[in-house]
Amino acid sequence: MCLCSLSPVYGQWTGPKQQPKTQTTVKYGSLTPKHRTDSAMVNFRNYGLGQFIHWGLYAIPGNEWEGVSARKGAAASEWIRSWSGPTAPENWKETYDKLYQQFNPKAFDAKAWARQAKEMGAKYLIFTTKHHDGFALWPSRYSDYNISASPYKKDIVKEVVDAYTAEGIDVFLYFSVLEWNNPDYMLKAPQTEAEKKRFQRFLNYTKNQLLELLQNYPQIKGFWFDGTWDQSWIQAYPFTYALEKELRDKHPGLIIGSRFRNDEHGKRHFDSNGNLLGDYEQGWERKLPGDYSWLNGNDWDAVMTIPPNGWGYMKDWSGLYTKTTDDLLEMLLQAVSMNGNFVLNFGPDGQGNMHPEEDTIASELGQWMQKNGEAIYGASHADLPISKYGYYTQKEGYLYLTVFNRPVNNILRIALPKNSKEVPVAAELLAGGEPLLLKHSEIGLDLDKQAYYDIQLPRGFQTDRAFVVKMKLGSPEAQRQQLMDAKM
Ligand code: FHN
Repeated sequence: MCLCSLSPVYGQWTGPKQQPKTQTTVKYGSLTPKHRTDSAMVNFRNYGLGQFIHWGLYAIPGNEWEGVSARKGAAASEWIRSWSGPTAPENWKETYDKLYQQFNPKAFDAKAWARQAKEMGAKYLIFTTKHHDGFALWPSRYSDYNISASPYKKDIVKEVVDAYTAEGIDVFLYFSVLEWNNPDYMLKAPQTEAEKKRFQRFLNYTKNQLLELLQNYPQIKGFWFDGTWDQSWIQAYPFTYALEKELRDKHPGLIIGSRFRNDEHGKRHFDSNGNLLGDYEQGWERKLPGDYSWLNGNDWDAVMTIPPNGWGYMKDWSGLYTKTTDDLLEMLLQAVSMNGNFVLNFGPDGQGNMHPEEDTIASELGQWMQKNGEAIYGASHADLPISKYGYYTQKEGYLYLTVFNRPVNNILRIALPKNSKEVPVAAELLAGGEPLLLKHSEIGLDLDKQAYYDIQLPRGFQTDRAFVVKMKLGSPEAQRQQLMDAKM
């Protein structure tokens, strides 16, 4: 089933964004051009596939505690600190806030994670430095609630950044602004002088940690911000505007997504004039755009869990629909065919092991990417009618069709506008390079504005997974015969 035909039911972005009817003065809008062309952003555009890793104290319980599942009591596995209701253990928050005292992941091997990501074909990593519980996986000078207070002690962020960078995988740091257990954090905008003083202290703490991360890990390419939806942060737009400017000045080429901050009218992701805030749209979380036009030409990435939700480790996946490699391949192609990156989340357990299902998917994705990555990396949207067979991607001089729906007659009919300057002049199976029979089929439909090119798949060609047909593009053959229009 082509996901792009799904009816738009996901979250708030399920259709073209309504562009504001009037223009408004915006002082605290985007700090960067809509389409950056510097090398860091060009690399971002070419990633195709990324890996997200959510790791922290929430990995210890793994969405359950003493045999009781948190599924009915917490919004997601990495939200387990907020477990409430009849299933929640007594004094749960106190128990959770002591988990750091037992965090000692004996199986953690950042180099092994990085090798696996490399073999999977990921070109960038988004790694949780600190999630909503405020526990920092690096030895921050600005909070005692960090990895150095645990039995593990060592700087996990450094181990991960170094290992992935050594494998040639760019690293982005996930950073949650909100901190559930920070006494200076508040949901609502500060009102009283005391609240303003308290929240300003929190803002300064946030800035200090971010500058610290840039200083400690200069190899990183960007931040992936989260937890920026509360009014306290939204109303702090002069501060957040200045902070983004300072981060960018400190780290030229830094990439920041649209979730970091808002304009002075409270508009997030897009300012009050509909312009993107940040370098790429960061709202496609567990959902994908149904049409290229919804993106308005902006860069974007989609982040996705393998289970229905739950970014942190979940011990028990039983009774859940967990996405298959084929599901994830189709989402990857849907993203890349619309100029986006697809980022798959992994949630290691409290010892640092990936879920066995995650290992399987990483391996199967890697096998596919090994043979077909050319249709993904550095490929972009092809301005063609949506194919019923799968997804088009293109590069200079080549058109790729990743086939998910193989026609029973083994003929892939490629429809192009009749006036196309470039048409398929040769075709092959990308995996293995077997040439394929290609012919221009003048079907002669009356007033038809499309030309058709038929690609014959070998009858003996067997595959149980999506495959890619690579087409070389060239000038159309000699002037086609002019057919008489029907008389009606
Ligand atoms: O609340 C978080 C959630 O725990 C997770 O980190 C996702 C993925 O980035 N972001 C927020 C939910 O939208």
